[in-house]
Amino acid sequence: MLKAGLIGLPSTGKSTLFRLLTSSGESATGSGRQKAQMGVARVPDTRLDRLTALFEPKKHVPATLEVTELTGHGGASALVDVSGFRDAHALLHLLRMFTDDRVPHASGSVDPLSDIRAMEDELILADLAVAERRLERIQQDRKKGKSRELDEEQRVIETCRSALEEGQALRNLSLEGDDTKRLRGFSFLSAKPQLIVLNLDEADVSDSAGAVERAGLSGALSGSGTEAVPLCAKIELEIAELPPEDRAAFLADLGLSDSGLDRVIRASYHLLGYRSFFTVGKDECRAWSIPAGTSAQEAAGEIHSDLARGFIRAEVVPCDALIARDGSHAACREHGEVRLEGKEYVVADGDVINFRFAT
Ligand SMILES: Nc1nc2c(ncn2[C@@H]2O[C@H](COP(=O)(O)OP(=O)(O)O)[C@@H](O)[C@H]2O)c(=O)[nH]1
Ligand SMILES: [Mg+2]
Repeated sequence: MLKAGLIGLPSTGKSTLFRLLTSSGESATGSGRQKAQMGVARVPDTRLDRLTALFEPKKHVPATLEVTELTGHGGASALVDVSGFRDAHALLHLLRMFTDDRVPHASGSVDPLSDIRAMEDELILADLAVAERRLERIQQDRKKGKSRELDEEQRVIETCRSALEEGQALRNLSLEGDDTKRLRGFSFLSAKPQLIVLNLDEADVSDSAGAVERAGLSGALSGSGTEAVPLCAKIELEIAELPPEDRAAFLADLGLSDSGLDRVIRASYHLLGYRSFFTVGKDECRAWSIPAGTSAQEAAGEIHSDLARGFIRAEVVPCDALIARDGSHAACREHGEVRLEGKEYVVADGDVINFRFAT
C-alpha cells in the first residue's frame, strides 16, 4: 500500500487534513515511544465509480493511501523512529498560508518561505544523526571483516553526510542506480519525495497561483522530488459536510474543478509515479496501485502471489473502452479492444485486467 507521512510545523493544519483524508477509512493509534496516528484514505477515482455502476458488484474497493501523523512532540528526529514515517513513500508537508488570529502561529506570523526552510533543516538534522550512527556502525563492522559492499555503503553515506552538512536535502542528490538502492534501506527523511500542501487562506482559493507567487514560493517549490498542491482546509471541511450531490456545485461557485483532497491524493500518485489498474466482476470492482513500469506478472503478484507464480496471460482492456461498451467484454472483444499480454507487458494506467493463471 502507498504510504505517506504528514509533516509540518505546529498549527499548520495536519490533524485537520488527516481527519479529512481518513474520514471514510479506519484509523489506529500507533504504539511505541512516539505517539502517532495512522489512517487509511480512499483514493477517489471516477473510472472505478463508472465501472462499479456498470458491474453492480457486491464490493467496491478503491485504492488506498495510508497516512501517518505524529501526535506527540519531538520534531523531525522523532519521525525517524516512527515506522509510518520510516516506511513512507512520500512526505506530505503542510505549509501554513492562512491567517487566523485565533490560531497561534509557530513562527509568529505567516512566513511560508522561512517555514519550508525550518522544516527542511529539521529533516536534514535528523538525517545527519542517522548517517553518523550508520557510519559508526560501519567502522565497527569493518574491524570484524571487510567487504566490498560495506565499502560501497560507507562511500554512499559519506556522500550523503557531506550534502547534509551543507544543508542540502538528499532528494536533490543525483545518485546512480545501485547507490539509490543502497540508500533505500536507511529511510532518510530528506530523501523522500515531498508534496508541499499549501493551506491557503479562504480568500486565496480561487487564485492559488497568485498566492504562491505573492509568498515568493515559486523557486522553493520547483526543486526535484517536490510538488505542490494548494487547498484550504477550512473549505475542505465545509465540503465534507455537504451531501455528495451538492459538492460539485459548491466547488464550481468557488471556481474550482475538484476538491483539494482529491488533488492531494492525485498529486501524491503523480509524484511517486503511481498508476492504477482495475479488476472487475460481479463480486468485486477494485482499483490496485502500482509504480509506473510494473510488469503484468508483478501486477498479478499485487493481488496474490499464486497469480504471479502461475501466470499465463493477462487479458487487458483499457477502462475507457470497457466503459464505452457498457462493461461488455464480449463487445470489446468484437472490436479488437481486448488484448492478450505476456508477463513482461508494462501495465498502463487504467487497464482493466483479467489474469489467466494455472494453479
Ligand atoms: N482559518 C483556518 N483555520 C484552520 C485551517 N486549517 C486548520 N485550521 C485551524 O488551525 C488549528 C490547528 O489545526 P490542526 O489541524 O490541529 O494543526 P496541526 O497542529 O498541524 O495538526 C485548528 O484550530 C484548525 O481548525 C484553515 O485553512 N483556515
Ligand atoms: Mg496535529
